[in-house]
Amino acid sequence: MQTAIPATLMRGGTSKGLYFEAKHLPLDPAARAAILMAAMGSPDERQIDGVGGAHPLTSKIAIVSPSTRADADVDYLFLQVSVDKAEVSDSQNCGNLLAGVGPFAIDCGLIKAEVGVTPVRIHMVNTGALACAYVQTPSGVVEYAGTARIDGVPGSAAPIPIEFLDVAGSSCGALFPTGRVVDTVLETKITCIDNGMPVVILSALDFGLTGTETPEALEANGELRARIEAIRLAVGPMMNLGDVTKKTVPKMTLVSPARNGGAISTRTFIPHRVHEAIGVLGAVSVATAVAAPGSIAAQFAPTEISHGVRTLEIEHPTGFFSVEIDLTVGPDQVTVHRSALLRTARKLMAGMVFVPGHVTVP
Ligand code: NQM
Repeated sequence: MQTAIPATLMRGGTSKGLYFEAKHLPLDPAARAAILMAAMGSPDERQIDGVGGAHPLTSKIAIVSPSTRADADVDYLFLQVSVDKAEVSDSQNCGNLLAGVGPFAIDCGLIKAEVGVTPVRIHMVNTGALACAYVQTPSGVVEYAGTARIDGVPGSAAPIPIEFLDVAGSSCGALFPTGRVVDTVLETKITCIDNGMPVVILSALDFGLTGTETPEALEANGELRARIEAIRLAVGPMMNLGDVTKKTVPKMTLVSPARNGGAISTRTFIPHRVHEAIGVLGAVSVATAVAAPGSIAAQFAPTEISHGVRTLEIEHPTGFFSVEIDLTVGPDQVTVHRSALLRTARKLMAGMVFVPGHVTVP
C-alpha cells in the first residue's frame, strides 16, 4: 500500500524541488523527514526510487502555510534532503526555491491574486527574515510565461523580482559573525559573512587555482576539497553555527578577479558539491563582501566604496547573478538596508507524491 500526499514539483530559480502545504505533512520533524526522504528517494546517489534529481540543487523541499506573522502573508520552511545520506536539514534557507513560493501559495489559494502583480510577503522560517516576491498575475491567476532570463536556466519565463530587507546576520547573528572582516583559519585568510546565507569567502589564488576551473574539475580535486572542508569545520563555531559537520552551511566561495565585466568571479562549494551557478542568498552575501572594505572579496573588486544603491554582477560558472544592494559603509561598519534580485519559477507538475505505506504518515 502507498500513501498519496498532495505536492507540486517546481523549478525555483536555478533549483528544483517539491512544494507542500504544511497541513499535508506531519509537524514532527522526524516523521516529516521520513516522508520527505521517501518522496525524494534518499538516501541513494541516484534517488532512483523517488522524484529527487540526484543533486543537492534538485533535492529540495519548500513547506508553505499561512503566516504566523502579521507582517507576512505566508511562512516558508526550506528543507534540504541529502541525496546520499539519510539527512534532512533545516540549517539553511534557499533563495531559489523562495522564487516559487509566491506562485505556489497563489495556486493553492493561500493568497488571493490581484489583477496585475501580486506582492507576496514571505516569512522565511529558517532564518526568521522577510522577503517580498512580486508575482505576475495579469488576469488574476499566476502567469508563468514571460521574457525574463536568468543564467543557469534555458529559455525565459515571467519575472519574479524579490526584495530582502532584514537578512543581514539572520543565521549567524551578525553580518560579520566573527566580529572581523578578515580572519586567518588554518593559515588561510578568509572573510566570514552572513547577508542571508552564511558564506566563507576564500581567494582562489591561495589554493593554487585561477578561479576559472569548472565545477567538475574542482569536485575532482580531493586535496582541495579536504582543505576547504577542514576550514569549514573549523569556522562553523566561529560563525555561531556550532558543529557544522552535518550542516549545509557555511557555503565556501572561492573568488578571483572578474573575467567577463562583472564585479567578481566565484566558484561555490555548497558545501560538498560545487554549484553550477551560485545560490541566491549566497550571491547577496558575496555582493555585500565585495562592497565591504578590506574583505577578501573587495581586494579583487576595487570598486568605489560609496553609500546608496548599486548593482553588482557576480560571475559564476554559467553566467552572472545580478544583485542590487543598498548599504552604508562606515569607517568600521557596513550597514545593509535592502537587497533585490530577479528570479523566475515554473510549475512543472502538480498532484500526489506517493510514499510507501510503511513510512509514517499522519
Ligand atoms: O543561497 C544552493 C540554490 C542554493 C541556495 C545552496 C540558495 C541561496 O542555488 O539562497 O538559493 O547554496 O545550497 O538553490
